[in-house]
Amino acid sequence: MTPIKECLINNKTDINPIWLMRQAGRYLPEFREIRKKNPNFIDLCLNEELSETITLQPIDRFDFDAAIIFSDILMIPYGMGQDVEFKKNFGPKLGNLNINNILDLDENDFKSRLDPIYRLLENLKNNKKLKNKDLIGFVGAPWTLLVYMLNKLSPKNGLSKVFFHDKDLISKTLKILDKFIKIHIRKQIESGATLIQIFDSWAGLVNKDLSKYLYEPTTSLVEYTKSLGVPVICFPRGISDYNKFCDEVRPNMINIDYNIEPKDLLNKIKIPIQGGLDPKILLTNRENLNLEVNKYLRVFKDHPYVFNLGHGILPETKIEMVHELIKIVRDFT
Ligand code: 1CP
Repeated sequence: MTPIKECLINNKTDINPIWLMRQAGRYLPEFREIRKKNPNFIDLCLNEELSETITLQPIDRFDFDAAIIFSDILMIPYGMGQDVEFKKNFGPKLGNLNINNILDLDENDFKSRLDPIYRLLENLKNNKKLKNKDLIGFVGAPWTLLVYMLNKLSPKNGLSKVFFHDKDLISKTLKILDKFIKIHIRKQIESGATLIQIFDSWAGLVNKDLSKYLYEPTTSLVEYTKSLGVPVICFPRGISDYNKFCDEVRPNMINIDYNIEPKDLLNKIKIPIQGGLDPKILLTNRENLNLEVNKYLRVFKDHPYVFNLGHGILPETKIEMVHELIKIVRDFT
């Protein structure tokens, strides 16, 4: 059994597997090299040879306990026929959402648009480098995808005023997202994903009707993934009550963000926990890193805990600091 599954399924507390969100990405010089030659990000995600190389880059360098496929949560809106573009130094930019086209969309068209992702998983699943490691597939949660699809830009600077007005469009979009996200989960599992992570990066923007926007749509995906025999990790970034989220949604593991004081969760959350460390700590120094990493390892000493960050690793992170982080985690007793 893989180290992560030992935590997740056997509730082992004496090991701390480690992988990092966005480990296949911009802090790696070898990724930047490939990226420079491939200015179209969507095309890069649809290039299964290069995506395989990028997925394995952090494994070659750091021997993490899991590989997460190189892809993006916005491949789902792309598969549903919405234009998606990544502008340099700007972020994602989506085209207009035509809900009627999406309601008419044939399942097979969606699957064939995303087929390179499934081939990527097929190619990786028997790779010797991933022996005794998990191969993580992922999706964006319905809420976070809804935000990008309706807002059309990153909600970094807030949501456009009209966002909450069209309740009918919101309900229709959430419903159709449930269908296509499930297809994407099933296809990833059939192609070799051994774990699924649901990224709800903008969960913290919801301050009312949490059941409608977060709990219910995510529970539907969690139950579906479990029914396929694969464990599921949720990352509802920025929510104020992780305990309630776990009670409602019941994932196999919860990834916490860095605004949560880890000791406040002990004795409350009964399921395995992942993550938490502020990625900015990796930009400081070794001494501080040691201090902060040990805080998490000590608090979760007797709790099944997978080491990870409280959000994606930052592009300016130095490689030496990642090596140091791994050493601290692996040497901890
Ligand atoms: O070179 C570049 O400019 C591309 C940067 C990049 C990369 C490396 C983007 C654009 N996406 C990715 C890969 C990616 N995205 C992965 C696979 C690699 C890995 O994790 O190792 C994953 C899991 C994601 C997930 C993702 N994409 C999320 C959820 C996690 C999170 O960080 O909150 C989100 C919100 C996105 C959207 C997205 N894609 C890319 C950017 C710059 C963004 C965020 C835009 C924003 O701020 O709103």
